[in-house]
Amino acid sequence: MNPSLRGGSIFKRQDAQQPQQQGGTSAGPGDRVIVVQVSNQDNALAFFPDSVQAPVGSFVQFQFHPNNHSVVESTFDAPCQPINSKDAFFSGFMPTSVAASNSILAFTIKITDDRPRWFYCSQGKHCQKGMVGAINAPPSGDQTVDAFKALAAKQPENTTPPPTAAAEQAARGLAARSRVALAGLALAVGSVAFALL
Ligand SMILES: [Cu+2]
Repeated sequence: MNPSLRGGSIFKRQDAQQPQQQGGTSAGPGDRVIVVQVSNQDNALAFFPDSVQAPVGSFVQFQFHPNNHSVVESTFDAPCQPINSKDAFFSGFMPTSVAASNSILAFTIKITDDRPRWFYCSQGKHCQKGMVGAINAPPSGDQTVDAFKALAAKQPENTTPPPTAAAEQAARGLAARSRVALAGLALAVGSVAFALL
């Protein structure tokens, strides 16, 4: 029997489809985009969900709700301080007063390896109040997202990186700010993501 005719082959072929821009840094049709909401309609100081698993080659897109939050990469050990790394992601502050009916500010990063990435909001004391999260965190052990959150609550300071950090990172193609439609997200990402605001 031809192996390609066995059950599941159709899905495997779809999974194997390559993005239109191979090796590029823009999300396109067929790319996997994992959405993290930054706060919510109730102004909760949290990310939803606060822990995601994002495979290599996928994108994580942060969508910003009012009033003014940021996403800053940190280490596990220092939850409310920016990580010292050229590959670090930092959205800059994303002020938005009203949740637009059909579009939302977004910050999208490309996942290029499967190491855990830790992040927080650098506004006020949001980090200490639980506005932290993780990408590819271990589900158990010492370094879970819950352990990270508990450590964040004890931090004396919450630090915002210099604005230049976001620009440098965008210039390197690792991340970008955009405005995306809430409905039909996949199409919107393909057409407008990585257009700098
Ligand atoms: Cu915040």
